[in-house]
Amino acid sequence: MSTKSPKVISSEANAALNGSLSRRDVLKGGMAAILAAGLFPRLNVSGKTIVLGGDSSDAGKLPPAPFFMPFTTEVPRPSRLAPARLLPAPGSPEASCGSEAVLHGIAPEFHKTHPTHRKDWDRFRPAHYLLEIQPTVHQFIAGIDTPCIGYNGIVPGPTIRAHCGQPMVVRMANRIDLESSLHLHGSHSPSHSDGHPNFYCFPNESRDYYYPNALPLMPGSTTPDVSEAPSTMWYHDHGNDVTAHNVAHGLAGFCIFTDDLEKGLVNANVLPSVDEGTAQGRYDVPLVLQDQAINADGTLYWDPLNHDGRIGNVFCVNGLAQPKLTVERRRYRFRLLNGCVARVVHLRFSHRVPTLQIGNDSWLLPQAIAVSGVRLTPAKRADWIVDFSSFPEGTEIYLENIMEQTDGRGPKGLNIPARVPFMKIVVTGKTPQPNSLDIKAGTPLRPHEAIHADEVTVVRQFDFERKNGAWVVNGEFWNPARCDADIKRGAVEKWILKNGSGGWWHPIHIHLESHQIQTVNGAPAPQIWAAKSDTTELGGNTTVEMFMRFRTFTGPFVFHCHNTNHEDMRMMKQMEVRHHDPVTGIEDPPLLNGQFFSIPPDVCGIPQHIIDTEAHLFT
Ligand SMILES: [Cu+2]
Repeated sequence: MSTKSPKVISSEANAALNGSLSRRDVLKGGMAAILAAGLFPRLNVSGKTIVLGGDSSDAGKLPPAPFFMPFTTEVPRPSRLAPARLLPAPGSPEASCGSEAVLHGIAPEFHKTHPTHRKDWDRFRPAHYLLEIQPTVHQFIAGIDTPCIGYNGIVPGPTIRAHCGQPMVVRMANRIDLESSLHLHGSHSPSHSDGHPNFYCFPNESRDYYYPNALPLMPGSTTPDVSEAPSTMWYHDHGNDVTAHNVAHGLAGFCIFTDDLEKGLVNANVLPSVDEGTAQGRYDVPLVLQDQAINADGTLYWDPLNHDGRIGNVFCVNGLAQPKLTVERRRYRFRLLNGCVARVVHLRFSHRVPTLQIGNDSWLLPQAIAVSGVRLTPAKRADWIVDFSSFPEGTEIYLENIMEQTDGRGPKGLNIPARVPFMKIVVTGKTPQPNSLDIKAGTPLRPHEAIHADEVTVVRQFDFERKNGAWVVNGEFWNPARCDADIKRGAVEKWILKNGSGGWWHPIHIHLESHQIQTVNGAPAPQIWAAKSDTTELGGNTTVEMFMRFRTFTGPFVFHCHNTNHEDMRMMKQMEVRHHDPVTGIEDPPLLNGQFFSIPPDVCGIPQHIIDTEAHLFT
């Protein structure tokens, strides 16, 4: 939204909340906001994508958004990805490295013929899924076609649902003209299936991603660390240089896991059913929030020379512009995901809706925490339990963003009068159900296995800065041939992330492992961040210290800014986790030699020495 647009809606929305406006007026207010967003200078439209010069932000350059009536259409629920019969079968000779059908097969180190993993493949039949990247047409605004890219032609992509410990193979078939790489954000996955940006899947190629979905083991033990079991993940494109474009054009979807601990919470009625196939499952609502930039003709606005961060002019939830959600007078689970390219949001309700935060990023918190709102940078998630039981039938509540941001630099700060609703919630039902879930602040959820300071053996610092109009870490641009952190598997490290570049914000996502935030600018981490995170908010002039334990997998993994325009303009680094035998001193040889990325794109996997107790992923 422009700086002009929110003020239009704010006065009317304020009046509406004070009861002085009719329902019709509120609708008009929503329209006014959208119309105001269209006050940006008009641009010539050519083809599906508008190409603009310049290096500044999109604010002031965005074209007018199409007219639409907000809050009229029920928020869609992304469909569940159904298992697929994959031919040729994953792991078969016809679907092996270099084959025509599946150029990149299952990585050799996880192949069913590998002696270490034969037992795992015999014991479990991996679930098979197909994600085909297709050009498609999506309607963010009802009645207006927008050319997009979709996994299986769907925007946002279909939701993957799985149980921890059940391995799966996702075959990605690339049917667009850009390379792609599939990243399961927040997962503990092998390097070959982690969506490394240089593990390409080129146009008209396919790749099999094998996900063991196994938990790391407790230190010095063969017991799985259930504190690492994820709940709310998302998958999205991670192609080198093209991530922002591909994700903004539709390549993202939820991946929701559950495990025995979480099912126990459901059985105890602490959480609603996570199974969307049941009547109770409708009380668990995944919501991806995105600001799309939509031209008047319905095409997406995209400026490939915007390195600052694309800001949109239409607020969408689950791929629909400002929808409504009809709720019963009871408690719900809202899984909120900031899927924006560059916009930082601060979410709250227009009314005092009792809210508990139960999860941060992929993981449930140790205990429920009462909150009045949450700030989410791109890629961050907040898992909430929200209670509508006390609101009379017909109450209209807005889930609104009160953070002002007009360019990719970062948010300007809270601006309540300039708030913009993502979604309207309409309460229905005569009878309240105040005890629909047995949860309150302090209710135990997922215990956190803390990492302690005396376990740390290595300390690293990474400085995130602006350079020559692009983005560097420790003064260097992204180089896929260079190892920036040589890490011993099993080690505990302390990382210091420092952002000294004025007002620029950088949400930093670290692959492979959760991180435990220790301090933010020297102060103890806020309670909602004190357990596990996969993305850390690194605001302007901010320093964050964190602990990480590197387990299970070896190979190259990346960490980067998740303002995806910054990421594509080189704000990314690479660690290589290597096995190290503490008795013999023998180490895996390094794969990244600094001269050439030693894994050419047509190689399926990464040579690994899987020789310790983590050899068998499933125990
Ligand atoms: Cu950044």
